[in-house]
Amino acid sequence: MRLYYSPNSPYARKARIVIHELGLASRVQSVLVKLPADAEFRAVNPLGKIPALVLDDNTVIYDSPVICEYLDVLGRGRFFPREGGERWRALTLQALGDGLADAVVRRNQERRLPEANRSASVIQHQTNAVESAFRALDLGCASFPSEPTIGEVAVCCAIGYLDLRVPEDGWRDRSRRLARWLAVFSRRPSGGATTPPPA
Ligand SMILES: N[C@@H](CCC(=O)N[C@@H](CS)C(=O)NCC(=O)O)C(=O)O
Repeated sequence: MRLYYSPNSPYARKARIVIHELGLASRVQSVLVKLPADAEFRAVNPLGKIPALVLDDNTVIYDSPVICEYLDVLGRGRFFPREGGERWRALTLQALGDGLADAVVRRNQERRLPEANRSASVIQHQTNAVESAFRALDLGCASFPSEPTIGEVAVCCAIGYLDLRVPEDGWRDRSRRLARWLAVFSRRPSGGATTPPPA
């Protein structure tokens, strides 16, 4: 199968971590995509977004939550608890991590616009989401399980993306428990192997 990705994408990194953790690397060919999507990639994912996974029978799977669950079933993993409260906790934490990444991406897009076209209210709106997501994660991380689910993976990828794009953010001073959790999580070989290259 083929994974369409870019090394900086927090969403593609989720899939790359799951692949690494479950020992699926030999079954997945990585295809680097340059954004914005061209017609060839839009024929794979009409939304033009990465990641996308193409199976050996040419079935296409996106977006990252669906790809990661597919890989988890394939590799008999435990990133997606199959039922009960633990499943909804993991999926909701994944939504928080992905939503944090969405807010960081959207804020960066706005910040990169020429000053005359930039909207202070869009930047503030996304900053509010980033800050309240960090507060919730700093409170919640004390009860993160030691064996990570897709929720913890998504949080690691979102924060890794913030570190890449806004290294001066200083969130570690405001969210000390979360910083300690991420430092431990990042020691996993899958975290090191998928860290985005310096900007
Ligand atoms: N919800 C999607 C988000 C994917 C996404 O936004 N990917 C970005 C790259 S980090 C992208 O492909 N952007 C291109 C675009 O929006 O045109 C997922 O979880 O896979």
